[in-house]
Amino acid sequence: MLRVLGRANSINVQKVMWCCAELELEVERVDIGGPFGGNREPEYLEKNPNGLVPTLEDGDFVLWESHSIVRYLAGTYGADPWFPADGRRRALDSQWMDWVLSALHPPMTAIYWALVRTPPEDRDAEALGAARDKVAALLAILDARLAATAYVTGDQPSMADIALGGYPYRWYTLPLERPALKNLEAWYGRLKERPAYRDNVMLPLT
Ligand SMILES: N[C@@H](CCC(=O)N[C@@H](CS)C(=O)NCC(=O)O)C(=O)O
Repeated sequence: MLRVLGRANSINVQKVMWCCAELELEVERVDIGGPFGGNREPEYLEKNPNGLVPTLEDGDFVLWESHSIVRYLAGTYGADPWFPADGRRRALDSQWMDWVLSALHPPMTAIYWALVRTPPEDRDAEALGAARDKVAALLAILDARLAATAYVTGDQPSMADIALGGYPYRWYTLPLERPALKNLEAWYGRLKERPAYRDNVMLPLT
């Protein structure tokens, strides 16, 4: 059976758990990181020297980096279109997955920390505003892409949607001023119809 090491409220753990649910894989999740600790213990660092979550165990195979794990699960246990058979669509999936890590995740995390984990009196309003503007500009890029297809790279969901889908939940749930992005909102609406998304991603923001 697969084991995912990492707390359920981590967006990166959620990607992996949502992927397992969509692929109907049997998986055990272990609370590690955040208030649960354990991620700086030698036993954990041997598996994931970054001391971060998630880490996947598939028998004696160990893998970290959430998007690598999603690619591995979709490629090993999934079928087209979760792991697109077409090489070009698969490359586009990879492009958007990399874009999340390099562009979208850092300012979204800054917003999350400011609004969820920082008391109001300690918030840096200027930094929060800058991160909000950055995320709005990035989501406009995604919105333009979603004008062409129902999901990120096609008309059926794929691994790119799994890497990206947790961000609109945070964007539309946190108290923020948001520009209207109708394709993004429609896509988020489609994700919310998926039980695997609701069960693994739409969790309390803590
Ligand atoms: N790029 C890594 C980032 C992993 C990461 O930053 N994980 C955070 C949670 S989202 C973490 O482990 N924080 C420390 C903790 O939970 O104690 C991935 O996608 O897996």
